[in-house]
Amino acid sequence: MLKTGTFTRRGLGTLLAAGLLAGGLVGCANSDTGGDSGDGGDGSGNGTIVLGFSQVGAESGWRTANTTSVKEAAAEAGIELKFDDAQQKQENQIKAIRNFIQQKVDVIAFSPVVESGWDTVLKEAKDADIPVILTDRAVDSADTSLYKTFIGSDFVKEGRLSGEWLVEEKKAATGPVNIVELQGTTGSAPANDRKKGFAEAIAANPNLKIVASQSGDFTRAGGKQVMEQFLKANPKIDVLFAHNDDMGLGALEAITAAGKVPGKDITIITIDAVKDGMQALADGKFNFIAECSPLLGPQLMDLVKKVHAGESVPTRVETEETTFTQEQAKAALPTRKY
Ligand code: GYE
Repeated sequence: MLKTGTFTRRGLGTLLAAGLLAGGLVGCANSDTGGDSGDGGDGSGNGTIVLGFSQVGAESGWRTANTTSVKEAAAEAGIELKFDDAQQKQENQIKAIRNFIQQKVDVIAFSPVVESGWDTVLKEAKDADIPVILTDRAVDSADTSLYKTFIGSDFVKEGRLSGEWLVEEKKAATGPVNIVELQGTTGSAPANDRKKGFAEAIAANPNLKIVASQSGDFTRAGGKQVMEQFLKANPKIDVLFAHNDDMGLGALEAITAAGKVPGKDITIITIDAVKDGMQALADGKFNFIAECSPLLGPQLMDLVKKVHAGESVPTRVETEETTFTQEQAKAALPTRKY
C-alpha cells in the first residue's frame, strides 16, 4: 500500500512546500537567470532539469514497479530523465554515473546494487558539482557529504517485523523450529539489513533456528534453485524467510515439487508485497509479508527539484510501510496498484 504520508509528518509538509517552491524555480530557470546554464545540462537551453538515474536492473516485481514509478513521476514533474538499467552489476552503474557526469546532467540519482565501493565515483560527481540522491538502497561510504540524501525504506525494520510475527506465530512450539533463509543480492543494503532485523527478532525464542541461509539474488530463478538445495540438504524445514516476494514465489515451485504444501507444511514469510506476492498470500501459499513500497518516484522528483534549487533536504527520507496477513492481503488486493 502506498502511504501518501511517506515522510515523517513534519517532513511531508516541508516537502510539499519544497515541491511548490521548486516548481516556481523551474519556471524561473526558463528565463535563464539561475546559477546554472539554464539548459539543464542537455544543451537545449530550455531550462528543464535533467536527471540521470541508474537503476539496479529488472530483477523483481518490486524493481519493475519502481522503474515505472520513477519514469511516470519524472514525466509528471517535467523532468528529463536519462535512465540506465545496470543489470545488477556495480561496474555498469559506475559506468552509467560517469556518463551522466560527462553529459553534465543536473542531478544524479541511483539505487546502489551493493553498499560498498562507491567513494571514487561519488567523489567524481561531487567534484563536478552534481548533487547525488540515493534511492531505495544505501551506501556505506564514511563520507556522507558524497550524497545529498537517501530516500527509501527501513530494511532492518522489515526484517524485524517479519521475525516478530514468527515469534508470535510459533510461541507454542515446544521443540526446534527450523528456518531457511533466502537472502537478497549479496552485499546489498536490503539483504544485509533484513537479515540483521530478522535475526535480532527471532533471538527472543531459542527454539527458532536458522539452519540454512543463502543468496537467491532477489530473483524467482534464484529462489527456486536455492530452495531446491535447501530441501535436499534439510529433511525438516518448518519456515522459509525470503528477503523478497520473487524469491518466495520461485521457492513455491521447489516446495510443491518436493511434495510439500506451501503455507501449511512450510510457513512462508516474504518482504515487498507486490501483486504476485499478495496473491500468493491471499491464496494461502504465503503466510506473512512485510511491505516495502517501490513507489518512490513522486518523492524522488520533489527531492530532485529541491537539491537542484540548492535547498537543504533531510539526510534521510523514509517510506512508511505496513505488514500483511492472509486475511489482510485478501482485503487489500482489489485496490492494490502494483
Ligand atoms: O525488496 C527487491 C528488489 O532494494 C528494496 O530490491 C529493494 C529490493 C526489493 O530486488 O525485490
